[in-house]
Amino acid sequence: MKITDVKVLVTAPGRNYVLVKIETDQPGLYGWGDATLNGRELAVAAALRDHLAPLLIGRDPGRIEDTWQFLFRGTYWRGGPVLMTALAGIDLALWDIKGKVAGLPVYSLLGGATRDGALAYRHCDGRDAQEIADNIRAAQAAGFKVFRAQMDVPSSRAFPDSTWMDLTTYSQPFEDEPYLRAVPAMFERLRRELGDEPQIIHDVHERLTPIQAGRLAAAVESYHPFFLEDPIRPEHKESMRLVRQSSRTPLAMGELFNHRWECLPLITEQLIDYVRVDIAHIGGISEARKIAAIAEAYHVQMAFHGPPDIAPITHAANVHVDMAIANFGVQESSKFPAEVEDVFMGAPYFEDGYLKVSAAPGLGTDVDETAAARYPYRPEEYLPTLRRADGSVQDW
Ligand code: KDG
Ligand code: MG
Repeated sequence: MKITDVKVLVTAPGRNYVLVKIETDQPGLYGWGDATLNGRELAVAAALRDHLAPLLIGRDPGRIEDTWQFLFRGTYWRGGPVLMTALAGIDLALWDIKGKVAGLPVYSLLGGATRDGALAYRHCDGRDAQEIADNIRAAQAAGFKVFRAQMDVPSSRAFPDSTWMDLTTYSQPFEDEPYLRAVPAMFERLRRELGDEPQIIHDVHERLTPIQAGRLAAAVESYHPFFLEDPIRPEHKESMRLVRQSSRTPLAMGELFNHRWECLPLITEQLIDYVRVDIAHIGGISEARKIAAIAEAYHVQMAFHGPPDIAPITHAANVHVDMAIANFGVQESSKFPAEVEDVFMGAPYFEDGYLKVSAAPGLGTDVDETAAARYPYRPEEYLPTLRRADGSVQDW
């Protein structure tokens, strides 16, 4: 069997997505992958179209690991979010094809289901603790058991005004001290309102220094968060030792990592409890299962990134891996813009607290290309930049 074409499709049903379709010489046999990198979509699309797609024509789509090694190790320049997202798009499409050839869902190819569904968490963000509590109650009524709580605090906006923004004119404020006071107060209020049962996550988004992160982890410990996510910036992993020593609050990190070596010190020193890598940004399922295997040896669990800025194809890949691995922790779930359903079919579905995928062959997802063409790329979709009160740039 041979790869005959690699198509790259950029579509914006509600927000921008980069999709990869790998076609084969077998009639009707193709695979879909997701290669979306929020705010840098066209860089990935160009890497795929101009550099990687030509290398794939004529190759055997069944040789996934060899293709991965060829593209990662064989081409000298390696790693980084653009290339690892492009590689993920290819890897997902190849796993999709392999499943279709075998007539099996990808979780079956990965060793078979170890659970009935992936425990899911829902974003219950609000402008203040009261709104978050209301959102958590609504999510509980819908069946969720784990919740993420983010809120606006004085001088620190949690939410942009809209998904679409002009970065040349738009930035959000962030001040660390008001934020550090507000988060423990938010947890205190949520526990008072909701009791001990709801499992609550808070995402710091890498905005704190190590000592500030340690202070926050200690301040929220008595409210037993499910985990504190990405408390520090991603570059200097050793800083996590300081955060770890400060408390027994469970810690999660990794959505900005691009491969297993970035996770390694955090796992082997047991500095985190959950690995948050994004399957769309680490080269796909092939890398995810290796990271999960390393983490399993150190009693660290997987909590794959699942925001709405990666396509439902990656969300499906998340759940296929979650279903198969032994050290699954929790799965972030997202509400997608309504238009997404015009374009994507077969996304994971939610049932009583758990995300599930069907037993359809491959990843079980498909794309309506005619519908996708109705949603052209939106150049104005960018993440906001954060700035301090003195006008200086703050880590996102
Ligand atoms: O593109 C950035 C988002 O994916 C990120 O802000 C979402 O941190 C995030 C999360 O945990 O979902
Ligand atoms: Mg996050």
